[in-house]
Amino acid sequence: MTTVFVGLGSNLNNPVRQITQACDDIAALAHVTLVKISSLYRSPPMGPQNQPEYVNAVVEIATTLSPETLLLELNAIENRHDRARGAERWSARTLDLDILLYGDKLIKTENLTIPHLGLYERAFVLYPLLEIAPDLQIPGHGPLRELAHTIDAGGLEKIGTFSSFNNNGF
Ligand code: ROI
Repeated sequence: MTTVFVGLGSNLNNPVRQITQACDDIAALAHVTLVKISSLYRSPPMGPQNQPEYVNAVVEIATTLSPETLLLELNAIENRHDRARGAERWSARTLDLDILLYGDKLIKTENLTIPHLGLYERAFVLYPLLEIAPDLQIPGHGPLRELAHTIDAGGLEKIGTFSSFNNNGF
């Protein structure tokens, strides 16, 4: 079993529902156990500003799937959420699922960069992760907590816990 953190983001078609449903979808994957879910956060769009605000969260899972297989499973969930691909870079999306960390592995292939680069620059990734894993060490980098000092929380706002939005009780 490997501990993996996955970032979730949505700014279309009822983002809160997209995120809570995606948590259920991840929990339902074979060979995956959902361990923790951060609060849901509202965050201003990074990149083009002519798009709605995002809802973001981070989950911790334990899995025996390889990084590549997990990525395929997460892409399949994105597709089931009507994720349009090939659209303009950094445009609005119904659901984005990113593998942030995969155990203590450093991976750089065509499809995967782990640790995810967003960890070093994106408040909507860093702070939800910090909420569920405050003592985390980022492989090849150092304590997550120290990164938090370098990244402004700018506009990120906790809007509620997963269970406050979801009545089927994780
Ligand atoms: N901005 C925010 N706030 N949250 C996201 O998940 C997000 N995802 C993206 C881009 C367009 C970079 N901006 C985002 O892919």
